[in-house]
Amino acid sequence: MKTIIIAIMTTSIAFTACNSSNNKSAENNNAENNQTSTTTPSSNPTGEATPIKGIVSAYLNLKNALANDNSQAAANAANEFLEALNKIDKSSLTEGQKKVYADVADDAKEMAEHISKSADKIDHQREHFDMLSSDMYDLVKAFGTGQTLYRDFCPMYNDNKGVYWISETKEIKNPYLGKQMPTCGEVKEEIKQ
Ligand SMILES: [Cu+2]
Repeated sequence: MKTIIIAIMTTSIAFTACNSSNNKSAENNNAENNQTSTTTPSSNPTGEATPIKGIVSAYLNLKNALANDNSQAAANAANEFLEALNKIDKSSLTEGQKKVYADVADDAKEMAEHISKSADKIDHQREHFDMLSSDMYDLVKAFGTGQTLYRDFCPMYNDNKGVYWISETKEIKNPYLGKQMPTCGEVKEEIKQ
């Protein structure tokens, strides 16, 4: 009788263990799917001050203004962004950087101009911020960041098409949904300086 009870107990323990290991592997799979990748822009291995430092800082001010639903501050930061963009010394750039700059600078300028002129229309600013964020991503990948940055993703914005942005904090502060849903989103990539 004892043997039977022990056998039953062993079986149920085996079952429990099996279930929990199944759960674990499902969790592991999820964790792998959501894994954050880490990259170091190859063009700036020394970590010297990046020529786009001012642009990055203006972009982050803009991002934080939108996260705070502050349309006027976003417009001001967009002007700051335009000034920083104009100040770039193109002669100091490598051939590769020149190419990326030529590809995205005009578009980034156009987006920042729209944002700077839309101080009373935060929805419109956020539409342009979507495209500006994609330009920013190309720029930090080619120029280095001068600091660790994060590429974040919000799956809900734009009729659930989703949208990216660049942040200086690991903590999510959503610039597209603002105070309505401040923590919606996740870190998709860590970009080392
Ligand atoms: Cu516009």
